[in-house]
Amino acid sequence: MRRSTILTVIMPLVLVVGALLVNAPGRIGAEQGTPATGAPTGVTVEVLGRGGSAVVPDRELLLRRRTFAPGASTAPNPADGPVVLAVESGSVGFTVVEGAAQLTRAAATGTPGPAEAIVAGTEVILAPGDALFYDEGVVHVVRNTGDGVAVTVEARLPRAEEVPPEATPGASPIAGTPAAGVAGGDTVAVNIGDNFYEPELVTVPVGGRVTWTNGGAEPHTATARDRDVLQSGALKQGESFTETFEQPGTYEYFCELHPNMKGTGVVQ
Ligand SMILES: [Cu+2]
Repeated sequence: MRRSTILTVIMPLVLVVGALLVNAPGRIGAEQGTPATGAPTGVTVEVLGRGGSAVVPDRELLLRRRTFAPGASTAPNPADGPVVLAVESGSVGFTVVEGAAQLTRAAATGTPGPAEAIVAGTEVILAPGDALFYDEGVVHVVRNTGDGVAVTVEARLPRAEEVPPEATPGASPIAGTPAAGVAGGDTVAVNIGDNFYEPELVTVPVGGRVTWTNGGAEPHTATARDRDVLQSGALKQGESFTETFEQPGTYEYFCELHPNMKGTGVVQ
């Protein structure tokens, strides 16, 4: 009995200390109401499909599924493009920290009902079939509010790459290029989110550059197995790192802080 008493005292302490660490300075700290169990590590991302469009050549259309373990939550982070998020299963809490979002509740007919505006500061609970639209820059938190796994499917339109100012005007970054992330110039941008790289695969010519920018709330690295090839060191939110690749090859890299984060660079 004594051991279980100790556990009931210690476990909440562990959770509180964890929450304090997770909400260290530098974060957007408007989400104090959410439980402390929100480690982003419980969120897995699966890219279902992607493609570039000549209509919006600086954007990449991305369809992805996110699976939230029980208790999992994202850190507050700004959307890197417009997003439609639909709940596939489970119970999902969505909080706008900064900005606004539109909610459509599931409709039996398959046609969503009228959109309701969601304003910052209130968590809405979403059920399967419910969907949200929120625009680039909207700071938000997504978390699993149920007992089981929660799954969302999201169509997103993030920036495919930062086209460098010296890029040749008129060069089409999309037409005829086989892989996502091929830039009009020789620099390709990779956005680092909390526990993923976007795009996961980039291709540059020999002598090309890749710039990683941490758009997540957590610190991340971009690190090749051979650290002489690529080692960004820990990038805080908003920080960037650029590497030039002179040798052709395929370089797999990962995050030293979250080894499940993996990306690939092809130099050809
Ligand atoms: Cu990381």
